[in-house]
Amino acid sequence: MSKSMKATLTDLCQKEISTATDAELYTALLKLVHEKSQQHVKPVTGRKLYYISAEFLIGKLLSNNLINLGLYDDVRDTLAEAGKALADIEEQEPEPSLGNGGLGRLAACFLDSLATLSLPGDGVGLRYHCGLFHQNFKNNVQNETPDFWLTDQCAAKATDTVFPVSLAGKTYSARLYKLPVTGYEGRTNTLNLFDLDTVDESVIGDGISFDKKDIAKNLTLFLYPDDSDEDGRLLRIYQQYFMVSAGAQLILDECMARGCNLHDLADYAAIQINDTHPSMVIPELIRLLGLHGIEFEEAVQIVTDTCAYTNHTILAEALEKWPRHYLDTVVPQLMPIIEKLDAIAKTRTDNAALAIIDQNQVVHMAHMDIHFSHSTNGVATLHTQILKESELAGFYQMYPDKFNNKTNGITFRRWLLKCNPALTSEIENLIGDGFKKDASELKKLLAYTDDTEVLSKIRTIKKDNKKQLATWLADKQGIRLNTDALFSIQSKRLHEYKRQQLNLLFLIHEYLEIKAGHVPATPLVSIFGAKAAPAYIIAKDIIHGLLTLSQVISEDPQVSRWLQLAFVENYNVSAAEKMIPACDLSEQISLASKEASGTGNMKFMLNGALTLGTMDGANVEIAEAVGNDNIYIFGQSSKQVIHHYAAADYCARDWYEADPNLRRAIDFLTSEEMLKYGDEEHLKRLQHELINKDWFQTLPDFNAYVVRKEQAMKDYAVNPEDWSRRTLINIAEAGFFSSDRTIAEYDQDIWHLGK
Ligand code: KOT
Repeated sequence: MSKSMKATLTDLCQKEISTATDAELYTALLKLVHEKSQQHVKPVTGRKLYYISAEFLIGKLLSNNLINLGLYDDVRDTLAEAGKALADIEEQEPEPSLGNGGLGRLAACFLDSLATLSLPGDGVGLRYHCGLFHQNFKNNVQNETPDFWLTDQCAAKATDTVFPVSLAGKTYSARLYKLPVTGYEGRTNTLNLFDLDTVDESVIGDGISFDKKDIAKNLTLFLYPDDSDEDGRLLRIYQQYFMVSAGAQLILDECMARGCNLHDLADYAAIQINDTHPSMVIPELIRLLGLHGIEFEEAVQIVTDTCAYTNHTILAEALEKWPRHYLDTVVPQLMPIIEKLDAIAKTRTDNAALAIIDQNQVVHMAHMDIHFSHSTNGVATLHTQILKESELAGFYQMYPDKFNNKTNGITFRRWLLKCNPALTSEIENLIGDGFKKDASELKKLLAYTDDTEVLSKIRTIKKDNKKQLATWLADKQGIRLNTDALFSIQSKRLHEYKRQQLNLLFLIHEYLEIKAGHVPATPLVSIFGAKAAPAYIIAKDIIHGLLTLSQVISEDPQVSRWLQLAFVENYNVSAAEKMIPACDLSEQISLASKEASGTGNMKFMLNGALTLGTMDGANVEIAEAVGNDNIYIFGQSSKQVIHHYAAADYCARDWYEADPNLRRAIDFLTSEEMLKYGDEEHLKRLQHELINKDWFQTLPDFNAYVVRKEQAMKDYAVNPEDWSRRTLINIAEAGFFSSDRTIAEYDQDIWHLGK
């Protein structure tokens, strides 16, 4: 242990470490991180990436920064010597939840990998005053409260840089805040976040409501406010344009400062458009280049060469299209440009389905991206294939060379080194530490699949992680978990296509089987973490169903010996870091074709869970990597699903009526037992939805799901050593899913960044 760390921290606190408070130590560590990270700032030569995204779900940063700067062990040990715990100091840090889920977390992983690979790549986004709402449960119902996360100590520091942005004819000032992003033994890049000085948190009323019309006060108050009414949708356009206009001005300024004459912008900048939320950057850049004297046609070419677009979903309701009068109101300066782009697109094709402005005067943001950027990518092999063959087939025929796949990845620094230190050090003992920079080295673990000592160690680590999760949940929510049970976890946003309701039906089935005297092969602890969008009624009904069932079970000792259902309140990045290392069975049960990739699936795999999943998104690639013996696959294929959608021949009621087990589970939703703790309106609506609509075809996959899950439970109970062996194979094959690999591919195929 270095003396100098002790001296450094003492200096920074201006007192003995042992007498400093956790708050003082937190401040000291922030300073330390800031100073060290500045030493890794490097000048940019050649092309620099700007990753524009409405979301960066960065999570807490302190420990990750310490890991990436190589200070973690020293700091932890120095603190411990003075009787302080780094974990307690971490509690001082507010959690930045500046994203909804996968798309935002991916952006955060990408920033980590860019910096780790020493590539020049900055993020551009918004400094929301409140991140994703805080979730709490009352009467088995989700409630939302604002998540004020900004403090004076926030690492995103205000700068003097301000850009004018015109919204609905009025000019606002976008102030730049800079958050350093340091890679693992890499460089320091920047996350640039824009905000308006006049935003006023006191306008927030009951819960998370506020006056959506007062733009000066509310523009950046919330991450994606509720878009269920017109004002909400308009506010989203205000936010998006504010972000891209300020971002585009920043990009041009930085490039000019490096000597770019704007005709050669594409040699200085690569812009990645993270789904369609930042799509207005295309017409905005054309507009700004025009102000700099560049002719329209040339500006279009420059922007096309600079920009690339990533698609993250095929769900129709998530594909942004705006009635043109919205854009006429908020960004009148862009409409003439969008019209011209639309006219160019119409000269290239007479397929009306590919228009930017359709016959109903609706503006299709993704269409603008595809016509006027040089690359369109999906986020997993299957997703890209579906884009090419169905969703965007017309575009693919028109621009085959623009389409490419970039299978998502996750940063191993956060999702292994940080969240699972015990497993990390065991891996290091076995294969050295090369895997931290080159994840493909994890394959060296395959040499140990028959080493019973190693397998037993892996089992002990998992058991310890389960105990830690149990302790945390006991403190937080007063739940006692049986750590001898198999831990199955489904944690992700609550959405019908992700099918938490399928898991719910399984748990009801299991409950009823136990009541009937058929106990399972192993006790099961089923854990959920999920937030439902505040206006998404059925999603909230599913949460209600799960929470109610959880109470039914916990009040029944006969059942709860065998089955427990725990719902983690306010699931976020920090909760994920505790849950994922403790998981035995990873639930990835979306309706095939609907989950573009998934990234939770990769995190669980890396931490030694086996996947129970459909052939959807990146599950397909996980199955390919580990082989069928080391994963539990079930359910309809994406081809079958796409076929049923096209034929519109799916009838939920037929399935309900044909299968007594399924009917029994669905009927139970409104049973006396459930109504004892649950709300009739919620439960009836959920039941009705399942029998009469079931948009995401839960019912046809029910039996296959029950069979596969019961098989997994049996395997876990009967042969723990073989389970650990398969666990190790999953870890060993997880290297492909490092975001370092993903970023290297983006760089090689799309960005061609300088150093
Ligand atoms: C949300 C609104 C509009 C368009 C896209 C989205 C979106 C997609 N939000 N999150 N996603 C997820 O992105 C992840 C990262 O690529 C994927 O792994 C996941 O499957 C998407 O659902």
